[in-house]
Amino acid sequence: MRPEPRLIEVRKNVLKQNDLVAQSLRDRFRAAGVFVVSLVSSPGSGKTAFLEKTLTLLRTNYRVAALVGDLATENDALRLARSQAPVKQITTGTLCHLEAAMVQSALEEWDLNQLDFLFIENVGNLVCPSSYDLGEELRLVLISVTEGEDKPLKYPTIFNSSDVAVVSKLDLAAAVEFSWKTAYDNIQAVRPGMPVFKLSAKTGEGVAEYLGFLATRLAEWHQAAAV
Ligand SMILES: Nc1nc2c(ncn2[C@@H]2O[C@H](COP(=O)(O)OP(=O)(O)O)[C@@H](O)[C@H]2O)c(=O)[nH]1
Ligand SMILES: [Mg+2]
Repeated sequence: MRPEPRLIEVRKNVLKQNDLVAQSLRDRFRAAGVFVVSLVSSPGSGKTAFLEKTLTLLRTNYRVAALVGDLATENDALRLARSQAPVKQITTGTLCHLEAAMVQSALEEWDLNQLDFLFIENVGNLVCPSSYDLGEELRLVLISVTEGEDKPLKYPTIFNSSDVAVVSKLDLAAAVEFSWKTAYDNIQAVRPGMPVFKLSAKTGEGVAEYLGFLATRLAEWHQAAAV
């Protein structure tokens, strides 16, 4: 029998190694009682704007922090730090996604017991991040109205591996003739039953509903852990 091509074997091993680190992170997050949400989207969808809004609003009731991944620059960490929450930038160099080991080393000096929510903004990409577990409890995929309603159909894997979808930049919907129904139906076609929120990080429209969802998920998670 012919062996599998070597490239595939190497990739499988990298993924396997990532899964092991991700599982140990997940155990650590659960033991510390910190609910971890990762954010994935294409570049420019509005992850950082959305996360800054999230951190600023959640901070009044919860202890929140964020990690943010980009190939280069500390720009997003500086933007997120305006929320006054603890923030750390991870720069990946040439890599198109975050890996669990990067999250692990970024958290080395953090006391996770001091947190209720940890958000992880992944590198902007609708392909690579889907295969890399980061130990998160909830994966949130963001699309903006300006990207077109067909993206869930074109990039099904990232939607399939996510738990909740957010459609952002709602304030621009009319300018680009965005159809909520088409976008919603496309998301449901790929991932039936996935909760979907529409909002604008700029005007704040729709943000309360999504924050309510996060608060409910956190409470349910604590209840399940207590049983
Ligand atoms: N009009 C509008 N612009 C937004 C919104 N969210 C983000 N943006 C803009 O979209 C661009 C990309 O946002 P950014 O947060 O950097 O996206 P990221 O690359 O996914 O982190 C920036 O110019 C933001 O000001 C929104 O809800 N409405
Ligand atoms: Mg960003």
